[in-house]
Amino acid sequence: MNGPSKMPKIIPTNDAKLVNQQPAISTPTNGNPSGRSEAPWKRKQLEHVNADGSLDLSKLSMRRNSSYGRIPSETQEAKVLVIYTGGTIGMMRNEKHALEPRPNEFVRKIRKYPNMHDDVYASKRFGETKNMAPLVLPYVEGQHRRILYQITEYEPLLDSSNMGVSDWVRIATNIQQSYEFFDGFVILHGTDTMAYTASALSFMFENLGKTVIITGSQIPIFETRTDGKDNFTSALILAGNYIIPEVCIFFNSRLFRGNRTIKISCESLDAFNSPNTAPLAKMGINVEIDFRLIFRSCTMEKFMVHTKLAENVGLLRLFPSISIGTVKAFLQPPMTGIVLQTYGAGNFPTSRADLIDILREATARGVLIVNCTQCNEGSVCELYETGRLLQDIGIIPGYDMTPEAALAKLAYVLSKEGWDHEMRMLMMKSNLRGELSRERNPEMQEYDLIDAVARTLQLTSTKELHQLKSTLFPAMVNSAVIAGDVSKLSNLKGYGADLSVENYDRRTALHVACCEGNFDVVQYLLQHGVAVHVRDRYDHTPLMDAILHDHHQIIGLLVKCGAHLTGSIRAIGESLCNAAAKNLPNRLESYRIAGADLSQEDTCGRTALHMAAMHGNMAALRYLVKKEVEIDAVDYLGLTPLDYAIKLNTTPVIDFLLQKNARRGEEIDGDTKSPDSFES
Ligand code: ASN
Repeated sequence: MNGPSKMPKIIPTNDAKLVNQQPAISTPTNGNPSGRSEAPWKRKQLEHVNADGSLDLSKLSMRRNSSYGRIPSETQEAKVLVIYTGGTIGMMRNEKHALEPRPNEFVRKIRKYPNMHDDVYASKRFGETKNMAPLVLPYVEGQHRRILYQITEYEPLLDSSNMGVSDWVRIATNIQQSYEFFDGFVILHGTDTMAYTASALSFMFENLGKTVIITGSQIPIFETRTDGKDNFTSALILAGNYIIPEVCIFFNSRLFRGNRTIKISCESLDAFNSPNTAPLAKMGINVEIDFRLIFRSCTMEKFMVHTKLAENVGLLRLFPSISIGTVKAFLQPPMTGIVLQTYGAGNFPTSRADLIDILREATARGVLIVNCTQCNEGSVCELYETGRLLQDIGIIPGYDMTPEAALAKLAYVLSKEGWDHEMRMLMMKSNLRGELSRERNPEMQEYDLIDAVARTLQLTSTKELHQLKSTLFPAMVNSAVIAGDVSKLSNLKGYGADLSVENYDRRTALHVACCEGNFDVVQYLLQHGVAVHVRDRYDHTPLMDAILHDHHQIIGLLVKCGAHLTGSIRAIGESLCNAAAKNLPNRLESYRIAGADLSQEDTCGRTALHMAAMHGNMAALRYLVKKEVEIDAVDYLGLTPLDYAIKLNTTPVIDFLLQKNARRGEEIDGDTKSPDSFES
């Protein structure tokens, strides 16, 4: 894998080429996550702030995805990062009435649009800093979260015809750097090459767990008649409220899987379609999401970005009487991968022995050639001898992949260093990101169980059966989770149950499993694509449920799969203080495994160690000292944990902390005994 493996040291605002007209959502004022000024007597240096005042993400640990702004919000909010790359959506007319992108205008203008930005909410939320704060989407009836969005404008703004691999890498890298700070991502992009970008990003993003939506428009957003406003607003609503862990394209009321999409019109507002897969969602009066269609990564890995793509790949479209010279020239080295666009269901002129010989030579040299149809709809299959022949000479069937997806997939597969030729052939035939369908949809297999109930209730129509399934399956899945019965879960899946479904409290089977604490069940659900980032009605992620039930092994597993703590860092500080006040070292350990900084302060600047000292809780105190928290942390009253212990006269705590301080003094003088020795 070629993606950067380390946490980046900078956030997008520090990208020299980015033009930001707003502070990063995750960048609180003065580097102080609470957004207020630092207590003057506070001795501690903010270790996550660089000398130049920028944030060092590698040191933030739990100080991620923090809330920001003057006051914590009472409303549930979602944070969406918008990357504005260019395209018609943001263009304006010049004196000659021609459309052109205008740098640094987009955010300024959007801020003045009452249906794109709620100034009243922004004033309450951010006070006098509101003009520098993120934009706020006005309240949307029926949606549970308020969308706060930050627009990052690229420089230069591009017509999408001018975009290429380096632009995809830039977008992918920016999303990777911001991944834990935002709930979802929207990319504003020109329509001309949108399907190529969507296809490429879908492969570059490995183990994607959050929603990424690319959108644009046929008419600029600032014109009176525009499709841009609806496309942009809908993309924000979907990205902030729903976990659809795919790279999607939103256009003209429909959300498509990006790598299934083609541009079908340069005039109509209905510019995109995905002929071989139904839309993932439709925005009518209501938002209708087809959760069963969503492609879910079933790996147990964290989100990664693969930034290296093979460049010597191309599209070769057959036409009657194509010359041997053209094909020969096209297949010459350094070409390593070709999408061959054939007729109908993958047919090639069998009468052209000259061409067949050249193709055979190329596959023998190791060039990957994928057979895709020139038709927009349908799949390459072995129906005709003219198609079967290509497989015989080592050409890979591309099934129903779009040419854009096949090309992007070739660029991805050919750049995977750990894969040999056989593996690459296999991967090209496999469904990696929902880009192709090979088998019959398993959904329509036997429904014995449902059938039996349906017969008893005399339900016959497809709609009735659908309703029955959506009522029965979630209850059955939950009872299997509570019973810790993985084989029952697997049977239910076989019967067509959707393991990712959310209940009325927006809780999933994974939330329940994380409370119950059965490791195998949690692992099974994760392996079958249930999202780690879903937040329920009470803003709890599955990770938070596992923490509150102290299932350490499960917390570790969730973190391995990319789960992270969310919400305000002061709230985490408060939870740690609570755990210490209740003398719960186990809970403190849960937070630590989840990525919390055990020295995190609460709203009064107190740490868990202050609370443990204040309450005389030796178990929590020992645990915290063993984990090397800041022993001399000073709260907003200027007091250390030892000061509290002295004021409250908690003798064992005083003895322990004094002994610890004395030992530290000895260590400084050359004694290097481990802190564990305090345990005895
Ligand atoms: N030429 C424009 C682009 O692709 C078309 C559009 O955005 N509608 O950037």
